Amino acid sequence: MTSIRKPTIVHQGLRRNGLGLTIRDYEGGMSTLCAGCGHDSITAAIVQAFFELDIPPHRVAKMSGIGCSSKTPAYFLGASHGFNSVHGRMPSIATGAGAANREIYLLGVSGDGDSLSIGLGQFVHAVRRNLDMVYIVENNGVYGLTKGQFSASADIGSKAKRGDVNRQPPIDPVQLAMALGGTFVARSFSGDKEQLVPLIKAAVRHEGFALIDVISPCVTFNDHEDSTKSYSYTRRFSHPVVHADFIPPAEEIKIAYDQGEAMPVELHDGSRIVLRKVSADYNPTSRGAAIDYIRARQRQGEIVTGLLYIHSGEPDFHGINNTTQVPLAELPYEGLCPGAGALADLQKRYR
Ligand SMILES: Cc1ncc(C[n+]2csc(CCOP(=O)(O)OP(=O)(O)O)c2C)c(N)n1
Ligand code: SF4
Ligand SMILES: [Mg+2]
Repeated sequence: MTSIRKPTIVHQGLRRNGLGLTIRDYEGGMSTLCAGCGHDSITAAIVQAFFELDIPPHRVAKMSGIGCSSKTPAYFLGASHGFNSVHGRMPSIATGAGAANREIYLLGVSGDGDSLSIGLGQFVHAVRRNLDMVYIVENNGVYGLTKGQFSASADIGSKAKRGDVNRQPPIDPVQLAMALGGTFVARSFSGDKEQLVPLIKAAVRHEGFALIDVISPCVTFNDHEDSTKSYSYTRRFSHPVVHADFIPPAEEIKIAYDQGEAMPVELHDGSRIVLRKVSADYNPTSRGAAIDYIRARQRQGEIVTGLLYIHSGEPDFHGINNTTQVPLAELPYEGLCPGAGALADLQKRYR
């Protein structure tokens, strides 16, 4: 993977977070993506969210597959762990990493091709298992890296740069995750950092699988007039229904809200998300109502954004599978290792 080192000039006046780190400590290598690519804006939002959450970079594992989107972990959190997996197989690798160490923050970055085409089987099982991770789909409707073929998220009637028209219905990761029992489902736009940063922060603090589908235009292959994943289309038809404010533990809720208009949702670590409903008739805590609303708006060509559904308190992957509290690498070997004989006995059961 190509990565260019950035000059590390830290301005004296640069704000420091609770760990004494500056935003520079959360950056990565220089991006090699096309200038204007939506994925770079998502990178900037990730950098800001992790900086503001005071998360030590070495406690994060960045997981990705293959694609322009999957290259982006090279451009943020340069001091974190990372694994660039085979195309569409990131969820398996993330599952293994999560099972081995529940103290690590798992951050998956994928593309619409990586997650919804070749990797669909992996994606759905990660949702179904409520794997404790943040999963960002950088959704541009095309395979950017391989030069602009339609992906499974391309809308019917969407035109490729060379004029081909897509005739197949799209797979919407948001509706899919809702149908599979997803516990945190959000959609945003790479051009809306104000919405995206609090969503990433809330997703990091959510216990379980947190999906953020981010419309992220590909300026080289899918940002033209007949694309429904272009900057201009998304700006025109995105319809925010819920505004999320993230409030860390022990911080006072200063946002004024009237009962029914906004609701604070407490997360397991004591942090809260205050959801302000922009559309009065939207209910982000009712799975059925949220799906109906998203579909109704979709029929009118609108893209509903915000934290679309949340349910905290469901057991996550660790709760369901009773994984070890202590990271595997830190378990004492002496006394706990059952030895080669136990392994041989186990293998016998499968012969
Ligand atoms: C097994 C396998 N099949 C096909 C490819 C070719 N390939 C590389 S990236 C990609 C699609 C990437 O699209 P997406 O995930 O949407 O990422 P984007 O580049 O649009 O960000 C494909 C088909 C591959 N690398 N490996
Ligand atoms: S080809 Fe598209 S997705 Fe890839 S870097 Fe360029 S603009 Fe971004
Ligand atoms: Mg893509």
